[in-house]
Amino acid sequence: MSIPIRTCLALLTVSAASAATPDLHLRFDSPARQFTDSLPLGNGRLGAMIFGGVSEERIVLNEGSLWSGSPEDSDRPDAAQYLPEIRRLLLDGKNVDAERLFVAHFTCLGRGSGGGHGRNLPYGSYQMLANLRLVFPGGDSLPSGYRRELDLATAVARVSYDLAGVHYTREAFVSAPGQAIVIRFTASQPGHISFSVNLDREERANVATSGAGNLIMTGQLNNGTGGNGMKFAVHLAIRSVGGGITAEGVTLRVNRADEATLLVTAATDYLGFAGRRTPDALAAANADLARLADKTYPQLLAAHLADYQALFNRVRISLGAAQPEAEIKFTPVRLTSFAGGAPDPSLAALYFQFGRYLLISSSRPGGLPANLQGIWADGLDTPWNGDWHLNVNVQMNYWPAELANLSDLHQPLFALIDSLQEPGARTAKLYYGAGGWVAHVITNPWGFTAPGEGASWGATATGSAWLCQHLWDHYLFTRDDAFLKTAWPILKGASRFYADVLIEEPKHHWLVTAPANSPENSFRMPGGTVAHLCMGPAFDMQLLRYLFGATIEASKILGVDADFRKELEDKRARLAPTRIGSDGRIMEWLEEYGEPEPTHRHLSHLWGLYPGNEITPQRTPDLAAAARKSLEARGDVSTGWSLAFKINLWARLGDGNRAHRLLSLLLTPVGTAPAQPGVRFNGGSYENLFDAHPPFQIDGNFGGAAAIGEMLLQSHTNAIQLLPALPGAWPEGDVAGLKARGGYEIDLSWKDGKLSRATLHAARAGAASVVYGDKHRDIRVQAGKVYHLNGQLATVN
Ligand code: FUC
Repeated sequence: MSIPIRTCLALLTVSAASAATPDLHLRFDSPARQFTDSLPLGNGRLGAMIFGGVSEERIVLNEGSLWSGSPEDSDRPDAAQYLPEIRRLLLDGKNVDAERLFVAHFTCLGRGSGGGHGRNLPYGSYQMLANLRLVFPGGDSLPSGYRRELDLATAVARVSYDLAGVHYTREAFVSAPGQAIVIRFTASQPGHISFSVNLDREERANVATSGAGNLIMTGQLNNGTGGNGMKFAVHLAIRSVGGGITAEGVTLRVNRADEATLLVTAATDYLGFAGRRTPDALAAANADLARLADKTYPQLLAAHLADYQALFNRVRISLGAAQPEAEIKFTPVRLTSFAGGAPDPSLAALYFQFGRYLLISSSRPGGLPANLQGIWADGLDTPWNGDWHLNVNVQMNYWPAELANLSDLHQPLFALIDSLQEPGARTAKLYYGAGGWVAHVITNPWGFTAPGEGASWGATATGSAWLCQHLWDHYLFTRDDAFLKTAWPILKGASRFYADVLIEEPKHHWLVTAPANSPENSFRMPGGTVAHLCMGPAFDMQLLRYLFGATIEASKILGVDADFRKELEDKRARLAPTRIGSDGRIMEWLEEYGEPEPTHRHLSHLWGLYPGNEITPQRTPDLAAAARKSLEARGDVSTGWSLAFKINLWARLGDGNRAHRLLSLLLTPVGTAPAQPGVRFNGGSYENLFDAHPPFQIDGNFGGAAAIGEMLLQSHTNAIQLLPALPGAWPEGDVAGLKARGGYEIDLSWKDGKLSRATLHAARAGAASVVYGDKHRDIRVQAGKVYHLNGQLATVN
């Protein structure tokens, strides 16, 4: 087969990019057996999962806005009437009675998320788009030299093998500039590309052929009220060189071609806060395809690489000498041996970059934020509806965004936050009689802001406070005053709500939230009954200290709302403080309740250590010591995202070795870590490095990537801390392009566990305070200048 010259040039660009960086491949020697072994590709909106089957291939297609359900009135009109009584019962220590009243009158109207099964309810569910199925001839023969890999340097998945003397290659990527899934089939001899292709979906879809070599799927999901909801369309086109294409019903057949390329476009008619603004899904999918009409495969690939690498190449990382290619093992083998204690620092580097890859692939400006599964779902009943959980999960998805130099990909989350103001203002009024806006624990593309359907988890009303941390943090990292101006009404509205709802508790006269939960955790009342509903959990109080602090600062910077600032300053000073209990741990609740599940997965009361900043070993050593005790008591083993949370917490405590030990638990093949008594979930990773709650939940991937960054660089105090939690397992390394608050870009190299060089790229003029171990250096920096420091923090050239 002759490869067009432009293809050769494009491939050369690909290998040049990979040669400069340490190994960035997920590698397999067999096809995927299940979704969670397959290779995820995406452009923030369209997703594809490559299984790599030889005789039969199923590629799972996704579209990030494809949700069933529809806008719903989920606010109880009379809820506020019950608030005083719920509060009175809590103030009287009658939490169980308060909880009963909450269940009867203060949960959402309707069935909410349906216990995580909301597909046919108005809440809805994110779901897969379609299966793209391929059948190849010669099905029974066994191939040799089978390889399946995902190259993070190029965001291209490749499957290759030899069969009957012919070498076959499939290459796939999802292009953001082209808004299409592109899959190319080549063989070492002409006339050897033959396969059949069709599209299917378990329900609510029709497939038809269109012209020569095109398939169109259209459908409409359930709106949850007995009607039709969101419409969607998929358009698949085959381009082949040589041979022919025939159609049999809705199956297309490529016969004896020299090469073939599939182009898949897709759209929904979602008109919500950030989706594609089109009333006609099919017209949008057709238009996307039409735009590619005169593009060759090399042009499509080159545009994809230029777009992807502009984001991906911002950070380089190496956590040890690069291994020679021949010695790099297949990813599942690496997972097993790393979990077994074998050193593999480049697996951590790969995992960090995989997290960045996943964010680039699942979150692009103009689209919806990465959901519980990013954009990758197989089937229709996606776990927990594949929604946005606001009591840790969606925030964790964005933990690496700033630090890992993908600040612009934070935008979809900001669009979600923006969209919650209007429904959230209604919820604030109808439940609490309060101003401002609020979001509780779960939300969907339909603007759900009411409490959840259960009191044990759905009463948490600080989802919106935690979301707002992302606005403020984005500002701290970028110092973008124009952004702060647009964020101001959102911060103000969120603070307005909490300032309105705080009540005084009788013992210490602190201001507290009520009703509340320490997310999803339970406690034992003095009589022994188990309850969930409480007042002023440490989580809420830490969040509100942070939110009020950010709003106060923002109002000063913008020179606005001095009266409101004063109100927040007064109320902030009266919030219940973070306290240490009689056993030396951080108190999770206002009282020292008994704990039915001491190893609970949520680490809510340690929010102030990470991602907050009120607990630090330097400024609050007693609280930091208490946080360490709390972490010890929670134990190590937990769900995937909980492991990722703990790694960040240990990194903030400066304990790199403990953080690394937990990283090896996160990178343990799911289900193989020894179970621990009393621990309900045993998380880890799937073969494709997807995080296992279990089931697959992408937050742990993002949380884990953020944690690796936090081990190398922290900036949550006023200082830039270099290598604050470097584990012994990474004695040498290099990282370039991490971001620190204040607008800095930082490069670091170290040897024998010691910093050898640090470079600060200052985006703006100011004072940088740099800390390494017990060394400290203040530098006046100028905008656009670069500063090189040695391990003593002295300036070098
Ligand atoms: C939170 C967690 C669960 C799960 C769910 C999606 O509610 O407590 O473990 O991750 O989100």
